[in-house]
Amino acid sequence: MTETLHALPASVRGVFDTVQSRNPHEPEFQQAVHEVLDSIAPVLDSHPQFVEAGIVERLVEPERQIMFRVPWVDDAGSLQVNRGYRVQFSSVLGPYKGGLRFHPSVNLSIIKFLGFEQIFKNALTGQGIGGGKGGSDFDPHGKSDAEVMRFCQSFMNELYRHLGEHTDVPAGDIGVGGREIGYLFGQYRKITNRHESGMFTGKGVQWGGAEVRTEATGYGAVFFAQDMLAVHGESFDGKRVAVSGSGNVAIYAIEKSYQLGATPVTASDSSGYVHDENGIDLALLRRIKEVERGRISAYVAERPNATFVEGATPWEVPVDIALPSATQNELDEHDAYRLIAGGVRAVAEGANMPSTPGAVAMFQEAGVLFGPGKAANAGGVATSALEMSQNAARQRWSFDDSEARLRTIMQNVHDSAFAAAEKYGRPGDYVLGANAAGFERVAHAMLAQGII
Ligand code: NDP
Ligand code: 2IT
Repeated sequence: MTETLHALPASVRGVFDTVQSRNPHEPEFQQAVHEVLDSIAPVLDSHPQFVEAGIVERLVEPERQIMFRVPWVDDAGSLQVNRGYRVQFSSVLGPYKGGLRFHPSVNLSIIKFLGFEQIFKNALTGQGIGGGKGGSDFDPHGKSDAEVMRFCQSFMNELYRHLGEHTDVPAGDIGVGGREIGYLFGQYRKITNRHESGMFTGKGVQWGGAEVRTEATGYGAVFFAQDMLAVHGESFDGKRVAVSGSGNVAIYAIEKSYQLGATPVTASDSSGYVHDENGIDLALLRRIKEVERGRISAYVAERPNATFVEGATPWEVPVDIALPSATQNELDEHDAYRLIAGGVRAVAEGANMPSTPGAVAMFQEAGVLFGPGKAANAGGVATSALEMSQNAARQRWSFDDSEARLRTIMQNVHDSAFAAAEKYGRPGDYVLGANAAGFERVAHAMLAQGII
């Protein structure tokens, strides 16, 4: 991201200066904090008690940051060393909650931006979950199952002491899916001699996992877009959708788009994107990505009318709805320009912070309905909280019941963000609305619990 961040309102500039000087080499963290501070300036103006109690000064500093060595031996017998992270940002609303990301780009800045955003996202779900995030610079691509298992076991050999159903409850994120969660959970059980279902979410449905958790983030992002469109009497029916990514979030965003009568025409990975004007063949995409763990270029070998565009993102394809579902800063001002020129009506972020600040501003100025990740992808963590409830009560809810609960939660997330935007004089600004609504809940809880 090469854009410069605009000047903040005077009331929050001092905090941001401190964040910049204290975290000088953390551009993603600074970007995430900048956006929240910009949004909550009017909340602080109307709540002097938040300012007096130093709520913001405390929130930008994680409660605890853990970094650790992860040694493991690859299939060739060579020693490998990765770095592990868990940033426990805020436990004021509940145990730290947020995913683990395994990707070579992972560093402290990325884990902190994700953990910081998680505080407000989790607050917005209305459930009792705090904010945290973790991961490693380990790259699961091209590794054997045995290598992934040995890595996960070594990672958990340190992380286990920081977790627990009332302390910190991880889940998946980029590079951490069902396979990794199985190995991580297994090692935790071995070390602690506890089958503690509530210490991890996204587990297999046969051993404590919740129905719909796998689908929840992608489905939820579509529900959020559906709710934004509904305010204007519009729907998914007959619309063309661009999706980026081809992982967990993207696959279920595509599935739900179809169920609502739309046609998703793109999917991508870090090598490029495929454009299939007849609609993405979801079964084929799932086979390539979930079974073969292959590259997206393999798609066009079996769908000759589709095209693979190497080294590009899907945003050059004119569509009605865009669902960025890959990674941070994957959609910049140039991409926003092309989407707007192509007539895009709604953008809902399945990924965390996929749009750059300049792209967000362009969408909002052009009157495009824009749902920020903090709200639009909250269905994943909200369903994780449902998994925690089921584990605590030793219950299992059906798929249909769970999806109905997710649907209601996403409507509530939408309505909270919508109402907060109106309350603070920026109707339709879901960025301000999501940040303000999430922040208000966290700030009131911090005020009640004292200076800690
Ligand atoms: P997956 O690992 O299942 O899929 C990630 C997808 O994004 C892959 O197609 C991957 O391609 C692509 N991608 C990853 N990094 C990059 C990159 N640097 N450049 C281009 N493409 C990239 O992860 P998820 O689907 O779970 O996560 C996707 C996004 O959604 C992330 O931002 C995550 O934080 C967010 N999210 C996930 C939730 C969940 O429940 N899983 C909940 C809320 C948000 P490749 O294989 O080539 O790397
Ligand atoms: O970014 C996210 O919200 C997630 N990766 C899911 C977190 C969770 O604990 O379910």
